[in-house]
Amino acid sequence: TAGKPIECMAAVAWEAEKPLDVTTVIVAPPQKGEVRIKIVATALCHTDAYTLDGHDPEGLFPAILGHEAAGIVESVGEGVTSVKEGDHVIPCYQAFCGECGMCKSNKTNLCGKVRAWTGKGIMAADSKTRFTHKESGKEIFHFMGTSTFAEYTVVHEVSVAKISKEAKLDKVCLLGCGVTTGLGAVLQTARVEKGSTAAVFGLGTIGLAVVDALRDVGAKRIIGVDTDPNKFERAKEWGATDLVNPKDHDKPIQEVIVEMTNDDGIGGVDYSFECIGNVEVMRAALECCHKGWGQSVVIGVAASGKEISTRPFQLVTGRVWRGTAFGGYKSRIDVPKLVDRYMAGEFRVDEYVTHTLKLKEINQAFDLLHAGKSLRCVMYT
Ligand code: NAD
Ligand code: AHE
Ligand code: ZN
Ligand code: ZN
Repeated sequence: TAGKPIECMAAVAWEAEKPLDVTTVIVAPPQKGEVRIKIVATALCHTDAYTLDGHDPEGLFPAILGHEAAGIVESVGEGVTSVKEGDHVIPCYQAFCGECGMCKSNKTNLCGKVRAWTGKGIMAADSKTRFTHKESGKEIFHFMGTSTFAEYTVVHEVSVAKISKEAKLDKVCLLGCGVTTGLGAVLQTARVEKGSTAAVFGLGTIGLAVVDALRDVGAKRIIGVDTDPNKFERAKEWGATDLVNPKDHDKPIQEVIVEMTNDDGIGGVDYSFECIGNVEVMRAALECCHKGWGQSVVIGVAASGKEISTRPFQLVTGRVWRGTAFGGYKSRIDVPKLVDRYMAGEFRVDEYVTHTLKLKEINQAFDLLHAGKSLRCVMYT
């Protein structure tokens, strides 16, 4: 199949707020610096639903969504040296070229090489897409540089992490986004110290992965917050020491948390993590932090047009507000290491897979996520 177009099945998002269309697309051969991947397993992350719901300012239609997957290299384009046919890989929405100013800096994991093109749903070599709808001949945009809701996809070489062939692709696909992001927020972005106190807002996959890492570093208090009490049992199992439902309180949740942590007469947690994408909750997450040093990490992705606010006095008095993308990990370097660490049993991955489906049943996965019934639904091609 190398060098030739491939006809295969993909789930196309024709427009916002409409179910995906499982249909036949033509996937062009990889061009210079590109890799064509046979997707083996792909999961649904809340960000895919957010984009399909029309909340992403960069959202383009028609597009093939999906960014949490694992697969096998089918063929490579000219000049590609880091992977070859048959390699097991995880497509990464955060690229790592190793050469740009950002890749060379140890202060960020963002890469500047292809981001402008991925934001426009096209490939850098010729500013075109590699997907065409068979029936209508319409061109279909890429999404996040990954487009994993398809049997085959084309991505930039700088977005491909080569991983161990021993790893189960239907599990390590979760390291393509959710689990990696939650772990990295704690271990890489905030660098939480042993004995810290923390609050985690939103106990879906991202929030639970945050809890997992907090427990691992020896946080002494892990306060899980969710409006859905069905999320509490797992969070406890993962290591949350306290569980709070904002609906059970008639005062702002930040006040509740400050009171819960008031051993020193000041109150507030050392670290907080927003894993929802709600700007009101982001404010609460900042304001439940300890005066003088508390840090709040924004992980959730908020809808287009939303803005965060707080009294600047919150920052003047020492609280720090920051965010993280992909948990601060440099994708092509760190993802293979995370896969190895997962296989060594260092953190949970399998436990987030609450449902499995076939890719062609993908609309059911969106329903499960919206109903709060699933953590991760893994779909097989
Ligand atoms: P999810 O839907 O599985 O989990 C969200 C949780 O938040 C649910 O348990 C829900 O009940 C809870 N929740 C909703 N509203 C709430 C509220 N007002 N107060 C308390 N809890 C509330 O989603 P997920 O896949 O875990 O993703 C979480 C967020 O992280 C999304 O915004 C997603 O887009 C974002 N995300 C960001 C990155 C990144 O790199 N920054 C990576 C992955 C996901
Ligand atoms: N495109 C949106 C924002 C979406 C967003 O923030 N995405 C996160 C990853 S979410 C994964 O589930 C991210 O990494 N952002 C950094 C980047 O380079 O995209 C917008 O607001 O335009
Ligand atoms: Zn994601
Ligand atoms: Zn780079």
